[in-house]
Amino acid sequence: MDQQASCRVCRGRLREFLDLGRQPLSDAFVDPSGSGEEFFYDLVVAACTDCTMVQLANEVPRERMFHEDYPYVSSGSATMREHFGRTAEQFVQRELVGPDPFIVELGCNDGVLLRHAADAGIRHLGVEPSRGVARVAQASGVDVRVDFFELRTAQEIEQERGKADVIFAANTLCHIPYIDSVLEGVRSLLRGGGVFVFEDPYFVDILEQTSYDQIYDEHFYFFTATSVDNMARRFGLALVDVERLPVHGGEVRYSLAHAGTREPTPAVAAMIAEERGAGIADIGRLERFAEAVRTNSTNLVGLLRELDAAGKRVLGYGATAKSATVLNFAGVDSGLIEAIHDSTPAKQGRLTPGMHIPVRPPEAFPDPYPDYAVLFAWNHAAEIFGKEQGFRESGGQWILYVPDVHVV
Ligand code: DWN
Ligand code: SAH
Ligand code: ZN
Repeated sequence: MDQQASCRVCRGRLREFLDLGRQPLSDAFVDPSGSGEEFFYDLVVAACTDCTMVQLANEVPRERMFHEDYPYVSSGSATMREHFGRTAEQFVQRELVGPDPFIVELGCNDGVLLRHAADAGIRHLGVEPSRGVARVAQASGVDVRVDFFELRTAQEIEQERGKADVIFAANTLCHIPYIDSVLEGVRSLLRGGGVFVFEDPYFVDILEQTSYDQIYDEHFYFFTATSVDNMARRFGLALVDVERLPVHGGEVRYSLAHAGTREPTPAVAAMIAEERGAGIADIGRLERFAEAVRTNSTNLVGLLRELDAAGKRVLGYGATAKSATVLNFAGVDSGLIEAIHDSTPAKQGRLTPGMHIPVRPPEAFPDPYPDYAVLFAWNHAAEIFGKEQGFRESGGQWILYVPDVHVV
């Protein structure tokens, strides 16, 4: 674990504003029969006083997080399958229109987006270091390089296949501390006139909804239009468009191009102005957020203890990476939440990182239904409420903690 002395983007001064304590790796589900030692790190969030970039104060080595057994599969949600299907279609219609176009995706995971390019016969390459999910993509016909994207990778791809018309990254750029190397690689690999599009959780949404569960080892950066605009300029790129997305609890899709090649849309300046109003660089606002996080955590554990004292049965739903922060910060273990139900095969039969709550398949959720269920996959609420109508019909109630702890 490396502690950052200064901003990872501009070397400016970092101001820490939230300490979420000692945390395990959010996607390291524990084998109950194994004796493997868990890895812990200090989860502390800081903002750069120069370029405003919000980032973690400590960096976890990338091989500890992204490897053969990385359990998250992007195609596990119908909402996300549809989202990436639409995204692929937009690229085909608007950007991949020249002769023999080429799209590169960073963090293609199981191929949820690139399989559409493969099906349409479009030249593509996924760069994905987690071999298990990469194999799933390859099995569906997607061309994947099992590797970390950085300057070296970008140069090799360019030599082997030429420049890209579109470079895309969903929920991946914010995972990469060595973002300077990535942006240098992008600038070199991207064709003049091409576009680099990435989408990640929006820091303003995190502030305004107190969705502090977005903060964990894999999420190193928390972007805003302001910080991305500053960052792009340092690498000869420009922020030319922004679009808010409803997925994953509130994201922004940023479009970058070589400086001077595309006219920025009015949405860029509008979002930067709005962010000033939201106080993204105001230490008072950041400290109020930190206070709201502590209150949220205290309220959740308070409610769970009350239910426990009243003899109620409580389960969890969605063994998300996000839930690791909430459970470990509040100290919620299997005494308060008996099990968490999740559809991901690689998580089932294992224990959640740090707090060791058993993960069970959704089929076991009604067996019998609990009195309460904490929805850790709150970003997939519509999809999960749709599937689990029987729980409400049985008299069960959902507990949510975004934007505050409440029962529905
Ligand atoms: O950024 C990241 C995002 C894209 O995915 C990664 N760092 C890790 C991961 O984060 P997460 O685990 O918080 O993502 P989700 O998409 O909120 O995870 C949902 C979880 O809930 C998955 O484990 C699957 C599960 N699930 C379920 O059991 N039934 C999901 C749905 C939609 C369902 O119906
Ligand atoms: N794009 C998918 C997956 C997001 S999970 C989605 O939106 O659902 C983050 C992914 O980034 C993981 O699959 C992880 O293996 C990958 N990743 C991490 N570091 C990377 C890097 N340097 N280059 C490419 N992919 C990376
Ligand atoms: Zn900075």
